[in-house]
Amino acid sequence: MHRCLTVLLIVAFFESHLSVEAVNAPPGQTLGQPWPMPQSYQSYPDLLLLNSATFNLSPVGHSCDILQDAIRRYRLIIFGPSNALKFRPKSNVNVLANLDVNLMNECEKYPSLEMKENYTLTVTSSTANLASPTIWGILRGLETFSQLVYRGNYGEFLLNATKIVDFPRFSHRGVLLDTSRHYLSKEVIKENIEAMAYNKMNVFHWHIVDDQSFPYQSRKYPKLSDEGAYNRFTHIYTQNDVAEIIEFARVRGIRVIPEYDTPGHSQSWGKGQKGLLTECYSQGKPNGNFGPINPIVNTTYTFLEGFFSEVQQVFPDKYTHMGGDEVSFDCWKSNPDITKFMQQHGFPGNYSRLEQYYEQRLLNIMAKLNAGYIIWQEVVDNGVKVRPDTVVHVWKGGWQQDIAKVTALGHRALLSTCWYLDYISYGTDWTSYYNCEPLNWQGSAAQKKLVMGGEAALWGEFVDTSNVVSRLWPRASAVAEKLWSSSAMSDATSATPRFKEHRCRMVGRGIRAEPQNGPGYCVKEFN
Ligand code: CP6
Repeated sequence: MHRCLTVLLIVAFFESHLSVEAVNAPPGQTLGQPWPMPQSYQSYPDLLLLNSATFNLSPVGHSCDILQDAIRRYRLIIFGPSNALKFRPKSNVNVLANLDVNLMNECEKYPSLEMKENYTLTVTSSTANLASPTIWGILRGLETFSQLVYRGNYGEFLLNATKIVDFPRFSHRGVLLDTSRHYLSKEVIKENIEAMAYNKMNVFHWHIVDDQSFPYQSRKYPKLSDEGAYNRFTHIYTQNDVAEIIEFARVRGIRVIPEYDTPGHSQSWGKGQKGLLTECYSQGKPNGNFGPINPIVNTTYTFLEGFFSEVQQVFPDKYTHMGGDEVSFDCWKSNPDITKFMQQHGFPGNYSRLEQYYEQRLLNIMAKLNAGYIIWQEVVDNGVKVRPDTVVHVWKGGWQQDIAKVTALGHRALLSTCWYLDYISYGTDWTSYYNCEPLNWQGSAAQKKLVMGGEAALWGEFVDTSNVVSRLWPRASAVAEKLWSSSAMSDATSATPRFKEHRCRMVGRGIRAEPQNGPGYCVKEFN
């Protein structure tokens, strides 16, 4: 990384000697520097010009629908719609005719936890080559290439000779959005997925339902959204909507992992699925309130198996997030049938054991469906024994101890604690996300290898379609660089000029990313 700083200085030194005049950038912003920082990045003073009318992204290896679509998109991202300026500088600068895109193997259809995303990108004073063994690496490399291109003072498209060898540090780099507390439009969900691609993030964790509403329209159980959505016609995701979102993410190399949080956080399920929730009692009688899912009746598990077999068919990713957080035992404690069941099963009064009974039956169903599963940390915190292949998502304070404990048990882990973006404050807060180092805790190398990555979480209590984009971006970009780049990228001050450029780049691409760094401007802003 010291290398890239020296490179910066070299570029600054040579810029004035080049045959195009120095480009005016807003103060404190880099020009044509990538975010997140590649693992190895060298930029040279040789400057190249792209002619937007003739420049080509040329497949020279394998191709497929994903690549064709990416080439179409990235032409548009780099040059904008046809009315973009195409001025040439007066002097003769080398013109780069095309980028060779060398996909070395056939495409996989869907991104997965196991996908490889490495690529190399070499731009010399006359040629440019992008190579990767996978379509996913090609997508990441096209994004990087598009970020190297910047506008000169005459509106011309410029880039520097560059050599990049790149791969992600962590394989799971996610964003959690919550569509239960407030509905999010399909369009704004896509916009966020697009912004994720600009940041090389690769998992959309869709916290699709919760206590407040059930917007997922099930094929088998349509009453869940008929009764449980805020509005059964307007505030739902139909099967077509879900498929459209998954496809939009797929061609960008982004996985969609839905979360169906149970047995708590499930009030909205009870409206359309009578008998699913536990009846709460007062003075020996049902009091009209409901608690977590009722774990003691077989109808619960019949329903869950039917429901999750649908989920497995609808969402192509192997993994589903099964929730399991914040289960209150109060209602279970009030219910005499549950008390009796616990006595009969030999664990009277032990509500963690009852939770374990539920989770084990649920995860056995998922295993039978050949699904992978992620759960929130409380399940393990409560002493619930779960299958060793369960992924545990850490979100509570004191995460260093928690993640050490979870990985010592042999579980793979995800981190969100330090990336709770629903918390807001006056001033710059991306630097605190940037300063969170996910492997900075006491544990063995084997334990650290179990950390798959993490997620920026934007819970929906105070977020809807009107503000979700600006609250998420560019703050989630800080998380993106932590999860993609080398651990040596740990200095927010030196990252700031590049962060500002990246934020302006997102604005230029139509993402309403908020100004995180105080006063300043972007070359291209919203009307
Ligand atoms: N909803 C669900 C939430 C939260 C969680 N689960 C949450 C808890 C604390 C904070 C923010 C969000 N709103 N289902 C915890 C994983 Cl500070």
